[in-house]
Amino acid sequence: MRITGLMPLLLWLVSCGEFTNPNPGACQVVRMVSTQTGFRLANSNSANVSVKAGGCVEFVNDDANSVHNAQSRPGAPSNLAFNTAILTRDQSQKVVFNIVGEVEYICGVGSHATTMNGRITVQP
Ligand SMILES: [Cu+2]
Repeated sequence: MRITGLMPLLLWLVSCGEFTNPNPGACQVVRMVSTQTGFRLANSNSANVSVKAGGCVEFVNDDANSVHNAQSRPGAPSNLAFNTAILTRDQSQKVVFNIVGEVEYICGVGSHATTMNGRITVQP
C-alpha cells in the first residue's frame, strides 16, 4: 500500500525529467568563430562544452563572413536533440539542456560540419 501511494509521485518525478533552469542567465558561451576554426568556448581552443542539467549553452555568431547554426548531429538521442536558427553575425541563441547525457553538435549550414563540430556533455 505504501509503495502504491508513492507511485504517482515517482511517475511525476520520472515525467519531470525536464525542469525549469534555475539560473537561465548563466550560459556557457560557444562562439561560432569561422568556417575554418569552428566552434570555440570563450578563452579556449575547445568546442566541447560541459553543463549541469538545467544549464544552458549560448551560441554566438562571431563570424563576419558567414551565417551559422548549431544543431545536434543526425542520430543524436532525441531527448537531447536541438536546432538553433540560422544566426548572422552577433546574433545568438540559448539552448537549455535538461536531460543528462552527451550530444554531438554541428553547424548544419552547407558543409560546415566537417570543421564546425563539438560535443555537449550534460552532467547530473
Ligand atoms: Cu557554419
